[in-house]
Amino acid sequence: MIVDNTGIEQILNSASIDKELKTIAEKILKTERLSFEDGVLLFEKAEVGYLGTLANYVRNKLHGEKVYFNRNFHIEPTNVCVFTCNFCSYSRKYKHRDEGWELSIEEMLDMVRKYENQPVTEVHIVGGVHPKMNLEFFCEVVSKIKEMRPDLHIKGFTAVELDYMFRKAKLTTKEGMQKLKDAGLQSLPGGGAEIFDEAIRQEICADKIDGPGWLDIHKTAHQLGMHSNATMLYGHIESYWHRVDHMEQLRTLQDETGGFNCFIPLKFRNMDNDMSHVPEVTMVEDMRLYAIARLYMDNFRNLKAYWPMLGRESAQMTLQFGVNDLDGTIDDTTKIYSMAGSEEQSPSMTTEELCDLITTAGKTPVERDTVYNEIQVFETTGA
Ligand code: V47
Ligand code: SF4
Repeated sequence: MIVDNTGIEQILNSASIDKELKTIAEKILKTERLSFEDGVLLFEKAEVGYLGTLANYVRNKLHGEKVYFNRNFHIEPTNVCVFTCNFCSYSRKYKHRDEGWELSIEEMLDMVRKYENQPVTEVHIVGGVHPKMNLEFFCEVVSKIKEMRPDLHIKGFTAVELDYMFRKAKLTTKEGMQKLKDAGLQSLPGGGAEIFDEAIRQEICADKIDGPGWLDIHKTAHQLGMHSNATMLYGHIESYWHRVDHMEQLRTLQDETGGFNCFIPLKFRNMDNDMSHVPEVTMVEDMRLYAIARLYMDNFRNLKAYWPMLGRESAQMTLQFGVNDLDGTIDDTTKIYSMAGSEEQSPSMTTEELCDLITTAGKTPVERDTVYNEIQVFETTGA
């Protein structure tokens, strides 16, 4: 595919653009990998217009004008959690479990039944880490969902949940993962990654799995032939260096296994949590971050914006900054972001609304399955 590179040529010919930024633009034009220092430099110096031009170029080279979405629904088994992440507005301690929820297997199956005649292709299972919901319980959940809807792809459990389940069951990661895979689990969502740097983790989520542990769980899943996603919680107390370090560790594992489907930057929201004093970053900073992720993560084909957390308008804007995938479609009543202050208090959009959002940004909506096979290309009605 021939992709218009006039924007990059203008950058290279501009008298007002910094020499180092021009060198990075040249690397992008030649499809050369950016170094760690390039990543930090982009965060420190690059303005939003420059980043949008480069990120759009890379995005268009990979995907043309296509923007993917997936018809999925969430099951959140519980918000009771043994951990104490300071940014979390959603969890409740076990002793206060009467303020939260704990779904039985039957209640979860009822949720699946609700989608019986709907063309959903994926169920995303994610929640708090409940001390009484163990590996055996979740193997039963997964196998019963699979029995009821063999066509549904089951994406479930963050590395945080898995680490706890496997340790309690006294199994190695490989043994525990194999059990869930045998029950019907097909891929892992990307949650729990936050920022890998240990000093930052000590400040924001000291008691859960550390960075190497998170990476090891995903590596094991990849080695067993499963795919997974990767996230980064940004815009709190981390520095630019920490962001690049996080992306570098993911890029290295992706070189090794190729098992990540997509990268999902998650914007820190500050309502009703122990980090409410930390201001949220601006929309310009959001766009800069998405663009830098697109440029730095050269072995991740897909960059996803999760609109229930970013807000619809910002999510739409990310499509000009490297994003090729929007998540959160049908009847998505997930609570993790609405409880943390996202403007999307009821984060649900119909497929038609989502397609409109994509077409009004001048892009083409494409329904995909979990592993990015195309299901249906929707007519573009105009920009
Ligand atoms: O790990 C928690 C984040 C994640 C807040 O893989 C917060 O397809 C912002 O990972 N502000 C869980 N973020 C959700 C998640 C996810 C979502 C959508 C799709 C996929 C996927 C994965 O939510 C947590 C944490 O990083 N989170 N609290 C907050 N206050
Ligand atoms: Fe528990 Fe996840 Fe909330 Fe941390 S972010 S307290 S692990 S539910």
